[in-house]
Amino acid sequence: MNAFPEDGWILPGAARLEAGEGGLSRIVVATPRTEGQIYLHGAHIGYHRPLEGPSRAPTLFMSRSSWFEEGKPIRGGIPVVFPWFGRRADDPTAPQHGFARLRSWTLRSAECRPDGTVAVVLGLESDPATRALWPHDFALELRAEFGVALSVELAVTNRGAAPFVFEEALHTYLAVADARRVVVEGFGGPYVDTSGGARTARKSPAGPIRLAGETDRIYSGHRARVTVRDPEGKRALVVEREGSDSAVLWNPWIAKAKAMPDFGDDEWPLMLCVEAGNVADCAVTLAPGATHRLRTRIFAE
Ligand code: TA6
Repeated sequence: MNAFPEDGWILPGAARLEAGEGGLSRIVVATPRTEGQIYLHGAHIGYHRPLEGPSRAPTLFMSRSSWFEEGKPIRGGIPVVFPWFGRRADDPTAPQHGFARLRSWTLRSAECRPDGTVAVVLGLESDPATRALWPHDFALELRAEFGVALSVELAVTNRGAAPFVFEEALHTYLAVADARRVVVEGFGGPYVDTSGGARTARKSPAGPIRLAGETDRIYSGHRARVTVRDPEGKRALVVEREGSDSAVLWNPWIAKAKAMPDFGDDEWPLMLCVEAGNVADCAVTLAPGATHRLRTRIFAE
Protein backbone atom coordinates (compact mmCIF):
# COMPACT_ATOMS: atom_id res chain seq x y z
CA MET A 1 0.00 0.00 0.00
CA ASN A 2 1.43 3.43 -0.84
CA ALA A 3 -0.58 6.54 0.04
CA PHE A 4 -2.93 6.46 3.00
CA PRO A 5 -6.58 7.49 2.43
CA GLU A 6 -7.43 11.04 3.41
CA ASP A 7 -9.77 9.98 6.22
CA GLY A 8 -7.24 7.51 7.65
CA TRP A 9 -9.50 4.49 7.19
CA ILE A 10 -7.28 1.81 5.72
CA LEU A 11 -10.06 -0.73 6.35
CA PRO A 12 -13.33 1.21 6.67
CA GLY A 13 -14.97 0.44 9.99
CA ALA A 14 -12.12 -1.86 11.12
CA ALA A 15 -8.72 -0.19 10.97
CA ARG A 16 -7.57 3.38 10.69
CA LEU A 17 -4.28 5.25 10.74
CA GLU A 18 -3.94 8.00 13.32
CA ALA A 19 -1.38 9.97 15.27
CA GLY A 20 -0.77 8.00 18.47
CA GLU A 21 1.29 8.67 21.57
CA GLY A 22 4.03 11.19 20.95
CA GLY A 23 2.53 11.86 17.52
CA LEU A 24 3.83 8.52 16.24
CA SER A 25 1.66 7.00 13.50
CA ARG A 26 -0.30 3.96 14.59
CA ILE A 27 -2.94 1.71 13.08
CA VAL A 28 -5.93 1.30 15.39
CA VAL A 29 -8.03 -1.85 14.98
CA ALA A 30 -11.58 -2.14 16.30
CA THR A 31 -14.06 -4.86 15.35
CA PRO A 32 -16.80 -6.64 17.32
CA ARG A 33 -14.23 -9.27 18.33
CA THR A 34 -11.07 -7.34 19.05
CA GLU A 35 -9.23 -4.06 19.62
CA GLY A 36 -5.59 -3.47 18.82
CA GLN A 37 -2.89 -0.96 17.99
CA ILE A 38 0.36 -1.26 16.04
CA TYR A 39 2.81 1.61 15.60
CA LEU A 40 4.80 2.08 12.38
CA HIS A 41 7.67 2.89 14.76
CA GLY A 42 9.36 -0.46 15.31
CA ALA A 43 6.28 -2.30 13.93
CA HIS A 44 5.44 -2.17 17.59
CA ILE A 45 2.22 -3.80 18.73
CA GLY A 46 1.14 -1.63 21.63
CA TYR A 47 -2.32 -2.94 22.54
CA HIS A 48 -4.56 -5.96 22.14
CA ARG A 49 -7.90 -6.63 23.81
CA PRO A 50 -10.23 -9.57 23.04
CA LEU A 51 -13.94 -8.72 23.07
CA GLU A 52 -15.02 -12.34 23.29
CA GLY A 53 -13.86 -15.35 25.28
CA PRO A 54 -12.91 -15.84 28.94
CA SER A 55 -11.41 -12.40 29.48
CA ARG A 56 -11.90 -8.98 27.97
CA ALA A 57 -8.92 -7.37 29.67
CA PRO A 58 -5.97 -6.21 27.57
CA THR A 59 -3.44 -9.02 27.03
CA LEU A 60 -0.40 -6.73 26.85
CA PHE A 61 1.24 -4.40 29.38
CA MET A 62 2.26 -0.87 28.39
CA SER A 63 4.21 1.35 30.77
CA ARG A 64 2.63 4.69 31.55
CA SER A 65 6.20 6.08 31.43
CA SER A 66 7.10 4.65 28.02
CA TRP A 67 8.91 6.81 25.51
CA PHE A 68 7.11 7.35 22.22
CA GLU A 69 9.94 8.99 20.29
CA GLU A 70 11.87 8.31 17.10
CA GLY A 71 15.04 6.46 17.91
CA LYS A 72 13.81 5.19 21.29
CA PRO A 73 12.14 1.83 22.14
CA ILE A 74 8.55 1.66 23.37
CA ARG A 75 8.28 0.03 26.84
CA GLY A 76 5.59 -2.61 26.70
CA GLY A 77 3.50 -4.35 24.06
CA ILE A 78 5.70 -6.46 21.75
CA PRO A 79 9.11 -4.96 20.88
CA VAL A 80 10.67 -6.51 17.75
CA VAL A 81 14.23 -7.61 18.54
CA PHE A 82 16.48 -7.96 15.46
CA PRO A 83 19.26 -8.70 14.43
CA TRP A 84 20.84 -9.19 17.86
CA PHE A 85 19.48 -9.83 21.36
CA GLY A 86 20.73 -7.83 24.33
CA ARG A 87 24.02 -5.98 24.07
CA ARG A 88 26.40 -6.42 21.10
CA ALA A 89 29.52 -8.06 22.51
CA ASP A 90 31.62 -6.54 19.72
CA ASP A 91 30.10 -3.05 19.89
CA PRO A 92 28.91 -1.67 23.24
CA THR A 93 27.69 1.47 21.45
CA ALA A 94 25.20 -0.49 19.32
CA PRO A 95 21.56 -0.26 20.44
CA GLN A 96 20.42 -2.97 22.86
CA HIS A 97 18.19 -5.58 21.15
CA GLY A 98 19.15 -4.39 17.67
CA PHE A 99 17.77 -1.61 15.49
CA ALA A 100 14.47 -3.00 14.12
CA ARG A 101 12.42 -1.63 17.03
CA LEU A 102 13.91 1.83 16.49
CA ARG A 103 13.13 2.22 12.79
CA SER A 104 9.92 3.34 11.09
CA TRP A 105 8.37 0.48 9.12
CA THR A 106 6.02 0.79 6.14
CA LEU A 107 2.49 -0.55 5.76
CA ARG A 108 2.45 -3.38 3.22
CA SER A 109 -1.13 -4.67 3.52
CA ALA A 110 -4.20 -4.82 5.71
CA GLU A 111 -7.23 -7.08 5.54
CA CYS A 112 -10.34 -7.75 7.63
CA ARG A 113 -11.50 -11.35 7.61
CA PRO A 114 -15.14 -12.42 7.78
CA ASP A 115 -14.59 -13.59 11.38
CA GLY A 116 -13.58 -10.07 12.42
CA THR A 117 -9.85 -10.77 12.61
CA VAL A 118 -7.72 -7.97 11.21
CA ALA A 119 -4.32 -8.76 9.69
CA VAL A 120 -1.80 -5.95 9.23
CA VAL A 121 1.60 -6.42 7.54
CA LEU A 122 4.45 -3.94 8.00
CA GLY A 123 7.86 -4.11 6.30
CA LEU A 124 11.45 -2.96 6.82
CA GLU A 125 14.38 -3.36 4.44
CA SER A 126 18.12 -2.92 4.90
CA ASP A 127 19.54 0.46 3.96
CA PRO A 128 22.85 2.31 4.45
CA ALA A 129 21.96 3.06 8.08
CA THR A 130 21.29 -0.56 8.94
CA ARG A 131 24.30 -1.73 6.94
CA ALA A 132 26.48 0.63 8.97
CA LEU A 133 25.38 -1.28 12.07
CA TRP A 134 25.04 -4.75 10.53
CA PRO A 135 26.60 -5.36 7.10
CA HIS A 136 23.91 -7.56 5.54
CA ASP A 137 20.97 -7.09 3.15
CA PHE A 138 17.64 -8.24 4.51
CA ALA A 139 13.88 -7.75 4.29
CA LEU A 140 11.61 -8.02 7.31
CA GLU A 141 7.86 -8.41 7.39
CA LEU A 142 5.85 -8.32 10.58
CA ARG A 143 2.33 -9.73 10.36
CA ALA A 144 0.00 -8.92 13.25
CA GLU A 145 -3.35 -10.71 13.36
CA PHE A 146 -5.70 -9.07 15.84
CA GLY A 147 -8.53 -11.39 16.85
CA VAL A 148 -9.72 -12.97 20.08
CA ALA A 149 -6.13 -14.23 20.05
CA LEU A 150 -3.15 -12.14 18.98
CA SER A 151 -0.93 -13.85 16.40
CA VAL A 152 2.34 -12.30 15.34
CA GLU A 153 4.84 -13.44 12.73
CA LEU A 154 8.30 -11.99 12.03
CA ALA A 155 9.59 -13.08 8.62
CA VAL A 156 13.28 -12.49 7.92
CA THR A 157 14.55 -12.82 4.32
CA ASN A 158 18.22 -12.84 3.35
CA ARG A 159 18.54 -10.49 0.39
CA GLY A 160 22.31 -10.87 0.19
CA ALA A 161 24.63 -13.23 -1.67
CA ALA A 162 26.04 -14.91 1.46
CA PRO A 163 24.52 -16.56 4.52
CA PHE A 164 24.09 -14.43 7.65
CA VAL A 165 23.50 -15.24 11.31
CA PHE A 166 20.96 -13.27 13.34
CA GLU A 167 19.18 -13.30 16.67
CA GLU A 168 15.55 -12.28 17.05
CA ALA A 169 12.73 -12.06 19.55
CA LEU A 170 9.13 -10.99 19.84
CA HIS A 171 9.63 -9.49 23.29
CA THR A 172 6.07 -9.84 24.58
CA TYR A 173 5.06 -7.93 27.74
CA LEU A 174 2.05 -9.82 29.13
CA ALA A 175 -0.34 -7.89 31.37
CA VAL A 176 -0.85 -9.54 34.75
CA ALA A 177 -2.64 -8.31 37.87
CA ASP A 178 0.16 -9.30 40.28
CA ALA A 179 3.44 -10.92 39.22
CA ARG A 180 4.02 -11.91 42.86
CA ARG A 181 1.07 -14.28 42.60
CA VAL A 182 1.42 -15.68 39.08
CA VAL A 183 2.25 -19.34 38.44
CA VAL A 184 4.16 -19.98 35.20
CA GLU A 185 3.79 -23.41 33.60
CA GLY A 186 5.82 -24.75 30.68
CA PHE A 187 9.35 -23.87 31.69
CA GLY A 188 11.73 -26.46 33.07
CA GLY A 189 15.25 -27.68 32.67
CA PRO A 190 18.43 -25.77 31.92
CA TYR A 191 18.51 -22.03 31.31
CA VAL A 192 20.93 -19.11 31.44
CA ASP A 193 20.22 -16.70 34.27
CA THR A 194 21.10 -13.18 33.10
CA SER A 195 19.68 -11.33 36.12
CA GLY A 196 22.01 -8.79 37.68
CA GLY A 197 24.04 -8.63 34.47
CA ALA A 198 25.77 -11.99 34.97
CA ARG A 199 25.26 -15.08 32.77
CA THR A 200 24.96 -18.15 34.97
CA ALA A 201 23.93 -21.62 33.79
CA ARG A 202 21.20 -22.98 36.03
CA LYS A 203 18.56 -25.69 35.95
CA SER A 204 14.98 -25.10 36.99
CA PRO A 205 13.17 -28.04 38.56
CA ALA A 206 10.23 -29.42 36.62
CA GLY A 207 6.94 -27.87 37.55
CA PRO A 208 5.49 -24.39 37.79
CA ILE A 209 7.60 -21.28 38.46
CA ARG A 210 6.68 -18.62 41.00
CA LEU A 211 8.55 -15.30 40.92
CA ALA A 212 10.34 -14.09 44.03
CA GLY A 213 12.73 -11.49 42.63
CA GLU A 214 14.35 -10.19 39.43
CA THR A 215 13.85 -12.95 36.89
CA ASP A 216 15.77 -12.97 33.61
CA ARG A 217 16.08 -16.39 32.03
CA ILE A 218 16.98 -17.58 28.55
CA TYR A 219 15.85 -21.15 27.82
CA SER A 220 17.41 -22.80 24.76
CA GLY A 221 15.87 -25.69 22.84
CA HIS A 222 12.52 -24.70 24.40
CA ARG A 223 9.38 -25.03 22.25
CA ALA A 224 6.67 -25.84 24.77
CA ARG A 225 3.51 -23.82 25.32
CA VAL A 226 3.76 -21.43 28.29
CA THR A 227 0.76 -20.71 30.52
CA VAL A 228 0.81 -17.79 32.95
CA ARG A 229 -1.85 -18.33 35.60
CA ASP A 230 -2.82 -14.97 37.09
CA PRO A 231 -5.14 -15.59 40.05
CA GLU A 232 -5.48 -11.89 40.86
CA GLY A 233 -6.47 -11.25 37.25
CA LYS A 234 -8.85 -14.21 37.32
CA ARG A 235 -7.44 -15.53 34.05
CA ALA A 236 -4.55 -17.34 32.46
CA LEU A 237 -2.60 -16.13 29.41
CA VAL A 238 -1.15 -18.67 27.01
CA VAL A 239 1.87 -18.14 24.76
CA GLU A 240 2.39 -20.58 21.87
CA ARG A 241 5.37 -20.31 19.53
CA GLU A 242 6.55 -21.62 16.18
CA GLY A 243 9.99 -21.24 14.64
CA SER A 244 11.30 -20.37 18.10
CA ASP A 245 13.97 -22.43 19.85
CA SER A 246 14.55 -19.90 22.62
CA ALA A 247 12.16 -18.62 25.24
CA VAL A 248 12.90 -15.71 27.57
CA LEU A 249 11.21 -15.05 30.91
CA TRP A 250 11.70 -11.60 32.43
CA ASN A 251 10.47 -9.45 35.25
CA PRO A 252 12.73 -6.60 36.45
CA TRP A 253 11.37 -6.63 40.03
CA ILE A 254 11.94 -3.70 42.36
CA ALA A 255 15.52 -2.43 41.92
CA LYS A 256 15.72 -2.79 38.12
CA ALA A 257 12.28 -1.20 37.74
CA LYS A 258 13.56 1.84 39.64
CA ALA A 259 16.60 2.00 37.36
CA MET A 260 14.51 2.19 34.17
CA PRO A 261 13.49 5.80 33.36
CA ASP A 262 10.76 4.63 30.95
CA PHE A 263 9.13 2.29 33.46
CA GLY A 264 7.19 3.21 36.60
CA ASP A 265 8.78 2.17 39.89
CA ASP A 266 5.47 0.53 40.87
CA GLU A 267 4.75 -1.17 37.54
CA TRP A 268 6.82 -4.35 37.88
CA PRO A 269 3.96 -6.40 39.46
CA LEU A 270 1.80 -5.64 36.39
CA MET A 271 3.87 -7.36 33.73
CA LEU A 272 5.73 -10.52 32.80
CA CYS A 273 7.71 -10.96 29.59
CA VAL A 274 7.36 -14.34 27.88
CA GLU A 275 9.37 -13.94 24.71
CA ALA A 276 9.49 -16.04 21.55
CA GLY A 277 12.84 -15.94 19.83
CA ASN A 278 16.08 -17.45 18.65
CA VAL A 279 18.98 -16.12 20.70
CA ALA A 280 22.53 -17.10 21.77
CA ASP A 281 23.21 -20.73 20.79
CA CYS A 282 19.82 -20.77 18.97
CA ALA A 283 20.76 -17.91 16.62
CA VAL A 284 19.56 -18.51 13.03
CA THR A 285 21.85 -19.03 10.03
CA LEU A 286 19.96 -17.94 6.92
CA ALA A 287 21.03 -18.83 3.38
CA PRO A 288 20.81 -16.28 0.55
CA GLY A 289 17.22 -15.92 -0.64
CA ALA A 290 15.83 -17.93 2.28
CA THR A 291 13.14 -16.74 4.70
CA HIS A 292 12.81 -17.66 8.39
CA ARG A 293 9.48 -17.22 10.21
CA LEU A 294 9.15 -16.67 13.97
CA ARG A 295 5.62 -16.83 15.35
CA THR A 296 3.93 -16.24 18.67
CA ARG A 297 0.26 -16.52 19.60
CA ILE A 298 -1.17 -15.06 22.76
CA PHE A 299 -4.64 -15.73 24.13
CA ALA A 300 -6.57 -15.86 27.38
CA GLU A 301 -8.06 -19.02 28.79
O1 TA6 B 1 14.40 -9.94 27.56
C1 TA6 B 1 15.00 -9.67 28.78
C2 TA6 B 1 15.96 -8.50 28.61
O2 TA6 B 1 17.07 -8.86 27.83
C3 TA6 B 1 16.34 -8.02 30.02
O3 TA6 B 1 17.69 -8.31 30.31
C4 TA6 B 1 16.06 -6.51 29.96
O4 TA6 B 1 17.19 -5.82 29.50
C5 TA6 B 1 14.90 -6.49 28.95
O5 TA6 B 1 15.30 -7.40 27.95
C6 TA6 B 1 14.52 -5.13 28.44
O6 TA6 B 1 15.50 -4.63 27.56
P1 TA6 B 1 15.30 -3.12 26.99
O7 TA6 B 1 16.46 -2.90 26.07
O8 TA6 B 1 13.98 -3.10 26.29
O9 TA6 B 1 15.29 -2.25 28.22
